[in-house]
Amino acid sequence: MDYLKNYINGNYCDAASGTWIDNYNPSDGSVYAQIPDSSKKDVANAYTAAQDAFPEWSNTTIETRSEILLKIADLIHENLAVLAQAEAKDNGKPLSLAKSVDIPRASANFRFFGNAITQYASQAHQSVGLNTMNYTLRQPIGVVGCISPWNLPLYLFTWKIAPALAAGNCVVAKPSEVTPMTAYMLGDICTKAGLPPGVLNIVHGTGPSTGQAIVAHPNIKAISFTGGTQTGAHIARTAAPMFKKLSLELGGKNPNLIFADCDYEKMLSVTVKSSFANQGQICLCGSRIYVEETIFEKFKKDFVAKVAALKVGNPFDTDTNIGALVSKSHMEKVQSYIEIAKQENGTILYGGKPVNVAGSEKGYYLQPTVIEIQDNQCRVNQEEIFGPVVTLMSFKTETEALKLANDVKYGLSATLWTSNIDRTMRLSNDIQAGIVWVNTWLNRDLRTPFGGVKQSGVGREGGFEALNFFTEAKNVCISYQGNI
Ligand code: TXE
Repeated sequence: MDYLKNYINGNYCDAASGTWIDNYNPSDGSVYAQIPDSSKKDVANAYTAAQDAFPEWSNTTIETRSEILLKIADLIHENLAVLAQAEAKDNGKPLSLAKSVDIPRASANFRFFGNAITQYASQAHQSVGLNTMNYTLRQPIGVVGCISPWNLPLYLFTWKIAPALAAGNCVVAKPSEVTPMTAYMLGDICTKAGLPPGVLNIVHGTGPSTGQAIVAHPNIKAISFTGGTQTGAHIARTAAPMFKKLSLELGGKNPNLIFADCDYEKMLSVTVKSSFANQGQICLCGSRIYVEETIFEKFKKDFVAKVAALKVGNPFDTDTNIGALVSKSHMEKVQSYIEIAKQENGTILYGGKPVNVAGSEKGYYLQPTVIEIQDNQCRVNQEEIFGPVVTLMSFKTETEALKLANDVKYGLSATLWTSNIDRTMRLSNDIQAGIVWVNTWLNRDLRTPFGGVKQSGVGREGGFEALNFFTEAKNVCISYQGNI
């Protein structure tokens, strides 16, 4: 049994409470590790370490900061195999996915922000006639909090930590208690890379205890959070009286609009991925599929055939396409939606049942599930299921497609499949989402803004948007006489 520890002031330590939380391997349902059940006291210790480290870290040269972040990136890359194994075991995702996406991206996050900070310039504005010169400093905020979810554990944890550190902040970070393993391993990597003690502190524990303590801490001045919409609302309520800066990336229920004029074969194979990658547990998955009526029957047949060919299996089998769902409670939540679909007169075109994987009988495996619906307002089409479940519906016109796409409380991303450039311009303008993909999906350039509208969240991360979030802008205005 592994006993994980908090990483505070460069040291691994137990939680003050001395109590532990079970950590499950979702591929077989076993408890294989214990994580510290941290409380307010541990968060306070982490804060003190971060606060003490701040004066020196915030005054480190950009070159030194960049070098350390690039070294962390290198070490993540060097440890790819062992980190990917840990991620697959902790989360249930196929090892192939952890190797090809999650861990490379965690390394890329440090590499990107290690480089980006060297290009992040102050601005200057000369007010001719008023004889003033303004310059705007982007100063680190101080100690910031980063709280991440279980679906892309190291990928999203580092997506927040890397820009926070690059901008000169010190960090108190909490990974999901459901998938703590690679965050735990990151501490050691940071020490080896020469990150000074206290600059990054990793505190493990539950949301209501550890997470809440980070958000409620009066001197942790900004919170970057990714997770559920209800949790995001709770965090906003806690943080509001303290006027904390918030970046909230909250769920999605993303439309995938398919027009008859698209590149059909490309659309079909990408749509299978956008529906079921990572067991459908990506906030960007296209979980609502709308297809133009003229190709709807053909699409249904072809899509179901491709979905039926996906192999649900142990994350460590090389031919597995769909691994285990992250936890028992999440599996039950997803299954409850399949029952709701039946009550709502949805037609299950494929899937809907648990899968018994030989040798892993107690794992949380579910068939990829395709549900044809009649009513856009039905719950399976409106609520975030966050599992291998998609809905299908047909539309007649572009206007109708747009209405169906926007008729939901979320607005994270949308995907369009069409070869018509005018339609592309119209729809990408009018769709209510932070990200629109046209004839592709999950293509991410780290320079571009990332975030949602409506109940998908507040704020943008990615590129200089993230560095803007993790800094305060201070304008200095100097009056001068005559010409300069
Ligand atoms: O998320 P939570 P859960 C959605 C998805 C999923 C649902 C619930 O629909 O089914 O949310 O998942 C910490 N103060 N997404 O319960 O609870 C928590 O410990 C501070 C979408 O796992 O939001 C974890 O570290 N922190 C999504 C993180 O918040 C708190 C990714 C996320 O947990 C807290 C995951 C509190 N009061 C789930 N309560 C996406 N957008 O990608 C919990 N936490």
